[in-house]
Amino acid sequence: MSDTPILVTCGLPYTNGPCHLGHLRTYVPADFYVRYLRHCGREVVFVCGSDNHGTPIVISAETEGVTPRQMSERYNAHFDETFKKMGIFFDRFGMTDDPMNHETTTEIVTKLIENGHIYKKTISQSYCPHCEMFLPDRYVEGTCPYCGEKARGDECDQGCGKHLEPGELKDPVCKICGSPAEFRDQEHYFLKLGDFKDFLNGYLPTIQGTSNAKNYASMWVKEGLHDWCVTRSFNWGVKFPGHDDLVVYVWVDAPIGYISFTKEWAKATGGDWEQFWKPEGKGEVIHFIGQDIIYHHCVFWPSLLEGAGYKPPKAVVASGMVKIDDKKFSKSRGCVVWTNEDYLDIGLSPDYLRYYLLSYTSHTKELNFSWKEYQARVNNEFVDTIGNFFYRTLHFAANKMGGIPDLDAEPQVLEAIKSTIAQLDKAVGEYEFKAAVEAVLALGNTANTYIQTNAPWKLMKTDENAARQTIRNCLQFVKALTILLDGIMPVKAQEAWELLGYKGKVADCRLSEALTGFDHSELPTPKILFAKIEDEKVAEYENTLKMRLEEAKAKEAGSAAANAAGSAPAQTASDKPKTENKGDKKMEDNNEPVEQISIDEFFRTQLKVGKILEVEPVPKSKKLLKIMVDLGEESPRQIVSGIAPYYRPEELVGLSVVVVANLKPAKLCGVESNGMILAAGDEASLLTTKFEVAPGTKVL
Ligand code: B3M
Ligand code: ZN
Repeated sequence: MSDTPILVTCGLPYTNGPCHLGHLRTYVPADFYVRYLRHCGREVVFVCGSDNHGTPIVISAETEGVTPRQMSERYNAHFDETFKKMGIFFDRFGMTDDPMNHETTTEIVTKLIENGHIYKKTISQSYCPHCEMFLPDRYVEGTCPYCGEKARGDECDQGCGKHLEPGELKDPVCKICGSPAEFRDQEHYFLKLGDFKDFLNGYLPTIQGTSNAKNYASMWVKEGLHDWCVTRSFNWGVKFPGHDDLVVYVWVDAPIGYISFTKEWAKATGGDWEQFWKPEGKGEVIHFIGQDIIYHHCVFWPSLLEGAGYKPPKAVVASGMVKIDDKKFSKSRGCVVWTNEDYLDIGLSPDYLRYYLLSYTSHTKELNFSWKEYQARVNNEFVDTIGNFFYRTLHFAANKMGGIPDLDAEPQVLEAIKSTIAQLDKAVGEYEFKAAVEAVLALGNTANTYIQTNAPWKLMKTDENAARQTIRNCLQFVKALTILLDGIMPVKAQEAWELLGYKGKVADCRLSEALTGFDHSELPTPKILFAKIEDEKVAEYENTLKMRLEEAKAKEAGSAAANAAGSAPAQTASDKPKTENKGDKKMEDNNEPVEQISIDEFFRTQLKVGKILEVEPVPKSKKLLKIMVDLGEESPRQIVSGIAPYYRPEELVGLSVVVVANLKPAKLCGVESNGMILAAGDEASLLTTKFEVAPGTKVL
C-alpha cells in the first residue's frame, strides 16, 4: 500500500446562495473517497472553503443591503454547517477572503510577475457612463461574440459556455441601471498562458482522475491557449500588487484558496503543507470539481502553479452535472432542490441522499434527481435488502442467542467479503463510485439470501449449533457491511456499529477489520435502522418542486410582460437588462409568440391606483427616484422607480398612477422599494387614470 500523503479538495462554493443538490454532487463522492482512503490506512487531509470574491457576491450583497464580507460570512457558516449535517467533515473549511489567502495570493502573483508571466496591456472595456464605472464580469450582459446568444461579461452562460475576456462581450448593457454601456480604454494585466504550452503538453497526459478532465483539457490546449486577463477594476477581492484600484480576477485567488486552507490546517495541527504544494514534497493533491470548471483546474490553475514554482495537482476528478426531473438544473427557473429547505429541514436522512447521489450514475455522467426514483432506490435496493438483513441478524442474535456466538466466521463468508473489498478497491481507484456502491449492495444481497436460505429461526428447532454458526456468519457480514457502508451512509453505519456492541467510531477502523472476529459477546437491544419512504411523503416533496417551478414561471412571464410593455419598472437592479428596442429588432420582439396565461394567473398580480405624494432622487443614482405613493393604506408606500431621466420630481407629485401592489420588497441602491409603478415605451410614459379615482382602487 502506498504511504504517500494525499490532500483532497472540493470546488469552493460561492457565498451568494444556499447549498443545493448541484453542490452535493461533488462533495459527497469526495467525502466517500476520503473515508475510503482512511479506512485503507492512508494519510489524508481534506480541505475546502468558500469562494468569497467576484462580482456575483457583490451584486447579491448590494441587493440585500449588506457588505460582501457579511454576506460571505453568513454563507460560509451555512455551507460549513450543511456539509457537516451531510456527514462531510473537512479538516479545514476556510474563506478565500481571510488574511492567509490574501497573503498567499499576493505572494504567488508577485512570483508570476517576477518570472515574467504577467504583462500589462491596454484594453477596451465595458464602461457605464451612467453609473460612472467600469463593468467587470457579472456587472455587464450582452451578446456572446462566438455564438450570438445572450451572455454575461465573463462567460457565455446560455449558449456555447465559453469563457469571455473583459471587452469581448458585444452590445454590453449595464446590469445596475440597464443602460447601454460603452467601451473605454483601461490598463490591465494578463497571464501569458502560451508560456505554459509545453508544460501542459507534458503534464496533461500524466494527470490522473476522471478521463473527462484530461481529455477536455488536452483538446483545449491543442486548440490554442489565449492569455487571461487576471485583473479587475473593482474594490472587492485581493489587491493586485502595487495597484490600489485593481484586484486579481476571482479565478486567481479562488484556487489559491486550496493552498491557503492547507496552510491554515497545518497551522492549527502542526501538519506539513509544503509536502503537498512544493515540487520536492512527496504528497499528492486530488481536486474534486464539477465538469464546468475543468478548464480552470486543468489549464489555468496548473499554469499558475508552475509559473510560481509550485507543484500541479496529481488528479482532477470531475463530476457530471445535475438535472431535476429530467430538466436542466436552474435556480432562477425554480428547478432546484435545496439541501436544507427541501431535504434536511423536513427530517429526511442525509444518508439516503448520499446513497442516491453516489449510486445513481457513473461519476462523470449527468445525474437526474427525481423524488420517485429516490424513493424506489431507497426502499427497494436498500431497506429491503441490507435493512432487512441487519435487523433480522441483530434481532435474532440479541434475543434468541444472548449475543454473539463464540465461534469463527466460516471461510466462504470471509472469501465473499474479501472479494467485495477487491471490487471496491478497483472501483474507487477508477473513481467509479456507483460501481463501488454496487459492490457493497451485492454483498448485502448475498448476505440477505444467505440468511433466508439457511433460516436460522427454523434451524434453531432442529440443529442449534448450525443455527449458531449461521448467525455468527451473518454477524460477520453485518460487521463488514457496516465498515463498508461508512463512506455511503456514515450516520447509519455508526448506529449499526453501536448495535454490534462497539463503543468507538466506525470511521476510525480499517477495512481489514471487516475480516476479523469480535472480542466481545454482548449486544445491545436491536432496533430498526432503515425506514422506508412513504408514498404520501413523496407526493408532498414532488408538490413543493412543482409549486416552485410554477412560481418561477409566473415570475418570468410577469417580467417578460413588463418588458414587452417597455415599462421602466422600479425593480430593475436585480433583473436582467431589457433588450434594446430599436428598429427591426423591435418588430422581431413584438412578433415573438407570447405565452398565454389564465385569468387566475393574471389576478395574482394586484394592480392598484396610487397617488404620488412625495418624490426625491436616490443618492448616487442618476436613474432612480424614491417615490411615496398613497395606496389607500394606513401609511404611504415607498417605491423606487427608474424614471429619473424622464421626469422632474415636482412634476410627478399629485399624479394618479398604476402600481403593482403585491411585489416582494427589494432594495435598489440600498433603498427599499415596495411595489412598481407602471410605465410604457422608451420615454417611460406613466399609466394614469382617465378620471379621478380614489387611491387604492383596484385596476382590473
Ligand atoms: N466558486 C464555483 C464554481 O464555479 C467556484 C469554484 C471555485 S473552485 C476554486 O463551481
Ligand atoms: Zn449603469
